Amino acid sequence: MKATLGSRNPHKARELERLLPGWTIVPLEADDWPPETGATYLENARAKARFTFERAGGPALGEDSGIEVAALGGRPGIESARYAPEGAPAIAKLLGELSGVADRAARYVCELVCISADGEEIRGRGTVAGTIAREPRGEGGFGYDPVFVPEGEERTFAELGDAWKDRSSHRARAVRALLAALGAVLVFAGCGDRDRTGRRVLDAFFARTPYQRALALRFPPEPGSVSCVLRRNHKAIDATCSTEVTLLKPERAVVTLTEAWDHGTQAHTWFFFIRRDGKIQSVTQEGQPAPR
Ligand code: ITT
Repeated sequence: MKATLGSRNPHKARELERLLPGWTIVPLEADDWPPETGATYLENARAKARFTFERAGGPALGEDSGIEVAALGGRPGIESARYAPEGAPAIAKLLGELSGVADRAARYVCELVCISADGEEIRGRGTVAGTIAREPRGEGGFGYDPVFVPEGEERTFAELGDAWKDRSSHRARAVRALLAALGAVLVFAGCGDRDRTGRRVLDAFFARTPYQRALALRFPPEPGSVSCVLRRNHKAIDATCSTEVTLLKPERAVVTLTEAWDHGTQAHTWFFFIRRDGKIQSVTQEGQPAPR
């Protein structure tokens, strides 16, 4: 899985590659980046993703982030990269502004936008709360990390290092939100493959065993609903049979089959948890006993 990242910041590329195992993150090479004029992180992240999509096609990623300091009214915020040259000068300016200020509350914010191969936009946002230390500490991370102490910790991001950031940073949280929004399709089969992946899961599901092939005669072989007739106690009942597929995690999908009758007041639903290799991991159901 390859995605082009619309960023000139090599630290972001490295963090995102670790946060998205199995992906190759290729930073876009360009010398005519549009200026960052958005009023929000989302607008800026979207502009970077769209610029990248136009140049490289999808999947394209755009990321915008910043640090918001409560005592400074949320500054530098989306201006974090332009507040002062990154690293020691930006930190010195921040500590100078906060000199003698007791309220050290701050948070990092990250907004991620992915544009799929077919132009669909998927987003994820992550924040992490903390405080600004009185002096810089630690060697890891980048930017404001030597002075940012996340809530519940005493060490700075730069002291806590990559492993901590990979679990709990604003970027890690934004990636998790993005993947949740995608139903993990990006990991499962590549950004933009939502429909094709669902289709593939269903094709494999309905082809698998004689029982599943029989289900295919009753339930739609793709997401949707059809009229069907159920037999209950030797009586024919008009019903609706519907199929849904949800992609959960890299390794799991759920096929949901529902029979509804009596104007939808009665229903049986089966949830088939499918592993990536197509095997059914478990079946749970509402209503009647699970199918054998
Ligand atoms: P691109 O716009 O090319 O992606 P950039 O570094 O200019 O690169 P932003 O406009 O999103 O990116 O600015 C984000 C700034 O916020 C970044 O330069 C850092 O100063 C700060 N920042 C964001 N995430 C950070 C992190 O995880 N650790 C330290 N500083 C961070």
